[in-house]
Amino acid sequence: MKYEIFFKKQLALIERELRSSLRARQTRPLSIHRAMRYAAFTGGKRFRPVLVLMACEACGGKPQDAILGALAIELIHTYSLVHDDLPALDNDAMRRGKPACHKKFGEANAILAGDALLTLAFEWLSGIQPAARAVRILREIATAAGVRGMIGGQVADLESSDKKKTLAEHNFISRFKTGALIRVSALTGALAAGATARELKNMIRYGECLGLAFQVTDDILDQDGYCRILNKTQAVRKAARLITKAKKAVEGFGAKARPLVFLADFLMQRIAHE
Ligand code: GRG
Repeated sequence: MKYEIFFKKQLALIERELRSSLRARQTRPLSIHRAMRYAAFTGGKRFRPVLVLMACEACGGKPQDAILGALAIELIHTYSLVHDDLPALDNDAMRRGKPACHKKFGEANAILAGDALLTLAFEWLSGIQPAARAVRILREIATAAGVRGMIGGQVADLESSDKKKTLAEHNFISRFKTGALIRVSALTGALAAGATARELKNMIRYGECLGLAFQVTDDILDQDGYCRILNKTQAVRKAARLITKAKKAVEGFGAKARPLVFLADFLMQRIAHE
């Protein structure tokens, strides 16, 4: 079954909540809200917020328990792509087949829209109840998005962009740059459901394996990153191994983890015809 069909209900909820939350921001100055909405609604897969909701469900929670965390992580992901496309970083004119945010709204507005998306994410997270849960989730997400997570990985990637990286270096960069936000998506869902220590441990393991698998499969699709040092068969094997480990980590959740198994298999399906 296709991803969009399997997660139809969750994707509809994410779209509806994100649209209504960002619509409420139609205050002045209109230009920055327009740039933020443009970046947020240009056809992303919503992989991370779907993962938050599914991790929450696997731990016995309801979508409403995890929706703020899911939306906040999608805002952070969106900001990272807006900034990543800027001339000072990847200098990409297009994102998801459409003009990148800075091409449509100018560089200054794209920088500010990214900043606004990032800070808005934390404003939303502060609304999680009970407050102690909000503080824990805020801390985990701030760490994953920051210098000990996505930003740290991005810097390590930039600093080694001119040299041929070893497999260990690729793993380090991917764990931080891409993996940290995926790992914390699984963790946020579990925390939002009030998971036990054992459930949290298994969900973290799932998120770590899924996060690395995400980067390996992305590189297979783009013929980049891992594919510069691994041949196609080696890269596919690495992805398959990680996906098997991810699925094993959530075995104990039983039928409630079926969507998490589907998410892991979805990554493998993406490269099936490569
Ligand atoms: C703070 C100046 C400044 C820049 C931040 C941190 C950063 C720039 C960039 C790193 C983010 C990045 C590009 C990570 C790569 C992760 C990746 C494979 C993203 C694509 O994710 P998908 O496929 O995207 O989920 P969609 O389009 O589906 O949302």
